[in-house]
Amino acid sequence: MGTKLANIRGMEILDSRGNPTVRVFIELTDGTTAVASVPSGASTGENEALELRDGDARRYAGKGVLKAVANVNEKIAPEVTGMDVFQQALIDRKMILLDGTENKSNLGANAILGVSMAVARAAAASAGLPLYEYLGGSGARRVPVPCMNILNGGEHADNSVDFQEFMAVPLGAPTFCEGLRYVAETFHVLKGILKGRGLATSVGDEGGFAPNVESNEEAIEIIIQAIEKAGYKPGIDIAIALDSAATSFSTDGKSPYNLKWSGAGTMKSDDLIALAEQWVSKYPIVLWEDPLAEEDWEGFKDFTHRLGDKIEVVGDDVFVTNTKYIARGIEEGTANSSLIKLNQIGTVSETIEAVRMCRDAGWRYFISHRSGETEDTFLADFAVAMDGGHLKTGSASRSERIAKYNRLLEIEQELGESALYYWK
Ligand code: 2PG
Ligand code: MG
Repeated sequence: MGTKLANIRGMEILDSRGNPTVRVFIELTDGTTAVASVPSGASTGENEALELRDGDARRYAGKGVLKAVANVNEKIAPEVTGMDVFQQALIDRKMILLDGTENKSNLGANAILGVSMAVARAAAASAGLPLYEYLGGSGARRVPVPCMNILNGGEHADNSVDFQEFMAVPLGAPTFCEGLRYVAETFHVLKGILKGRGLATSVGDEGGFAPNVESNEEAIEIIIQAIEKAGYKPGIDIAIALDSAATSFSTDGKSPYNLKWSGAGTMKSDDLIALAEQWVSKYPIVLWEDPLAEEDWEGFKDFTHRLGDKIEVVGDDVFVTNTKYIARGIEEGTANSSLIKLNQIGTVSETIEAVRMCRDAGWRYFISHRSGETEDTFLADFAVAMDGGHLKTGSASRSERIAKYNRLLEIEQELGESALYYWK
């Protein structure tokens, strides 16, 4: 007989920026209930699946999601009710076909993903398994290295910094729990350093500090200072990862780039790559996401050619968790890793396909939150299930970020002696 979807209901809630997003409730025929909430990005890639917003200026400046909620209740629910909850891929496929567009613009990726996530969670609960084990099998026991975004810039903050994320990576810690402590302590020490220099200690969208530092390099240097002052060895205990989110300071998604700070002015791809080479030889950088913009495939390829044997080169806006673009990236040598965000593609099973494609190509994959998040901890379980070894889910502040870290602490404790933790 199997356990079937009995009731599906959507509602409009608020995300961590106070913008509307979709929450979905599901009830199964065996009485199991589950809920899931959808995140939302700011520095979005052009080819991401569409987040359906109402466009009604009288509500939330047009950002309401009542249409997406109505699509859950009136269009998706009647089609998938009665389906077997354990057939995740079939349920996802049914929604994709019902939508009928390439970028889910008909029903909205926010509507579809809400149902898809809630289905996975309901299935896990019905099977009596933790979500990470339901999605990843009994071999899912690797807890990801938390790449903690302790200094924010770009579109996530109103400061002078162009690069969006400066992450502390506790790759030398023995466990997730210890790794989290390393970087949380560094975050607190960083606050003291910024304060001492008369710089702002207010935080950006992902909970990292957003100071008006003087130059590109000052941000990195202050972080290295914080790592040392917290009692850790840069590069050994804690390394650095960056997300330039270069699309946000590019010309229409291409070269040239307009860096507003550090007096760098306009730069071509080549100049940016040369700068990156200098930084990588000088600082303990292990990962660099979106060093070039989403349309700059040539620049990306060049970057990977010159630095790909030293660091993980991650494509975010350029691949948008879509196997069509990841396949092209693998073919052309555009990067050696892909960022993985559930709402960029819009279903759990398509996200897993993107992960599989990376794995098969010998690429890494970097599981990620969005800058607009909720208290939902789906991502934590998903990262353990996908076995990618690292994730990014913001800083040591803002509860929507901490909720994921706390869930990972629980998972590590639950796994006990069988838990694994390593960088590569
Ligand atoms: C990114 C993300 C998450 P946003 O660029 O990687 O950190 O930001 O959700 O705004 O796209
Ligand atoms: Mg990014």
